[in-house]
Amino acid sequence: MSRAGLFLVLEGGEGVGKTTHALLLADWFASLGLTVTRAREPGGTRLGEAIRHVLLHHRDLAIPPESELLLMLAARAAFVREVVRPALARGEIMLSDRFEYSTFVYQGLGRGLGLERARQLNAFATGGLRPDLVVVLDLPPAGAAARRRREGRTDDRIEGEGEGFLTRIHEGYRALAAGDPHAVVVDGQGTSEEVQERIRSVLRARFPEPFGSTEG
Ligand code: T5A
Repeated sequence: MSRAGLFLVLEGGEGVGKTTHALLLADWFASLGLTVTRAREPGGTRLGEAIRHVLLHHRDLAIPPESELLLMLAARAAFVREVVRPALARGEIMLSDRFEYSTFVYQGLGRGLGLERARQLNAFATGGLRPDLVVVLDLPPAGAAARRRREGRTDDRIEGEGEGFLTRIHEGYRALAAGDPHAVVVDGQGTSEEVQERIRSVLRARFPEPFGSTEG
């Protein structure tokens, strides 16, 4: 690897397959002899998991949009300091299920707090650390909801926001990624194998070292 560590993030709306593909990618990296640290946001630290519980599972709690944004960032500050920077300093692949794009899209655009404000506050929380690549899995909200329903999953506090909100999220991701050279949109439709191969092709093309000459 040309730099110490590689910071990769999987993003996208509810149920688009981020967790599924994080697991498949982690297996692939391990099979290539690469060390990977995998985590999800909000979470990844004790503080982050506690904040996650408050944010997603206390449906009885009134959480104003501003509080929601600041709680996401409080979790992120600990995540960057305790997990991301150390993994990168060890030269590992840091693979995160969600990161700053989630805040830009859900709080900045979805909750209407503004993209610029979300970016500025996020930069304070991260100390300016950005991913090397954000892979946005693109799947219309109806398709993702159908997948989740098939598994009998119930909505958490944010997932229960309704169709209009989820559509804003979907469109927000596409718009944000379109103007960002460090982001790529990958079609999330098709089988897990098909989608995983699309992601691996992107990684091989973007990072010839360490993925370029690999197959499978
Ligand atoms: N949030 C988070 C913010 O608002 N701001 C922030 O700053 C941050 C960091 C986190 C919530 O917090 C919000 C966003 C979220 O609302 P979460 O549970 O971590 O919540 O995120 P979710 O997106 O809700 O996670 P899910 O587990 O629901 O979705 P995934 O990980 O995208 O999808 P996955 O892999 O679990 O797949 C969903 C189902 O589809 C199947 C899987 O087996 C699974 O059943 N599946 C497929 N089925 C058919 N074909 C395929 N290709 C499939 N791929 C997966």
